[in-house]
Amino acid sequence: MKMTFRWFGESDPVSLKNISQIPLMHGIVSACYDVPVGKEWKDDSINSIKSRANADNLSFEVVESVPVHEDIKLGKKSRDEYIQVYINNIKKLADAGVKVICYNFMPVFDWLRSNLFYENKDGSTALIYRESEILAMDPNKGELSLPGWDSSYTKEELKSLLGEYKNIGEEKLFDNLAYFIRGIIKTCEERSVKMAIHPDDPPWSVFNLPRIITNGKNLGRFLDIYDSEANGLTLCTGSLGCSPENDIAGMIREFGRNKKIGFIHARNVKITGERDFNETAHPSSYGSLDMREIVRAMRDIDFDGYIRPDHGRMIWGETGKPGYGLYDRALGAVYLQGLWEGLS
Ligand code: DNO
Repeated sequence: MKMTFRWFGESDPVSLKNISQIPLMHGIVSACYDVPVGKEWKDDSINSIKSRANADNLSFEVVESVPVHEDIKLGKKSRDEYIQVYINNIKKLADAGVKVICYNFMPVFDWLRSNLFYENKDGSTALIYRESEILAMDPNKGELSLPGWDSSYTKEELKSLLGEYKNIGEEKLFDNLAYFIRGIIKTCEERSVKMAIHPDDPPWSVFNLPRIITNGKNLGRFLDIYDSEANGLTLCTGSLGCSPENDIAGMIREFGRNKKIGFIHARNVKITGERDFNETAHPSSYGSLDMREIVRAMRDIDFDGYIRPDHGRMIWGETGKPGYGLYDRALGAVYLQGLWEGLS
């Protein structure tokens, strides 16, 4: 297991030095966040992330994310051009020593939360999801508060994009995903890069958009598109874990045994109602997930891929990007290492 930490680049208030001081930290997870979706990344920018990380004794072997252009998800004619750009980016990243690329195939939006600053009794703040509050937002009017989502669309663009998805159901989206995978996978095999799809978060349809990477059955179906270690998963415990029917440890055993898990996002969530959940501190007793059982499953499959603590709460007065402060994620990283060592 190689412990990593997400770093958002120069603008990230969390410094590489801070990250390197977390015990047992192997490397960072980063990306060229300033390049618009569908454009080529610059070698210089990639190499500068790498050399900055290396200077602080951290590796840069995992990218999160290389985003997938909407035309690919929509299956438009122009998708072939965007797939070519994607291939070029894979090659550049492989040349810089990147081993795993995390991406997702969620239409329009990435992860969704209703409140980024929910105040816990102890004064810490966390991200939470209340389905009724999300559904009360109207994306056509721009009434959204969505971290991690590319909000560079104008209201009109968003409206028209949502319109284009009216004809795309789950099956069509799945076909478009298969087309994308078949387009890029040979390059990944040749360059020893593992693609690691991130599950949909939350793992159900929101705003009537199809979502397909949601449960064990669908993960299996996805992997069957092309059977290769290059075509794998980012097993995100929190994204999948807010659906009570998802058995996370079971998924790790099932898919990890065949080396189909390149990357793990580890965090806990507390299911507070039907389709409602709070993000919590990492330890098992704070949420609905049995983190020890999850790490035990990783042990059972001799997980040798990358893992990162996922979202943390904001604690000790820290401010910054919700979910991505230093302190609580650092506690999470060390907690996970403790479980790992304890289960050895
Ligand atoms: C949220 C993240 C996601 C993830 C993408 C991967 O914190 O886990 O935004 O980076 O879905 O493409």
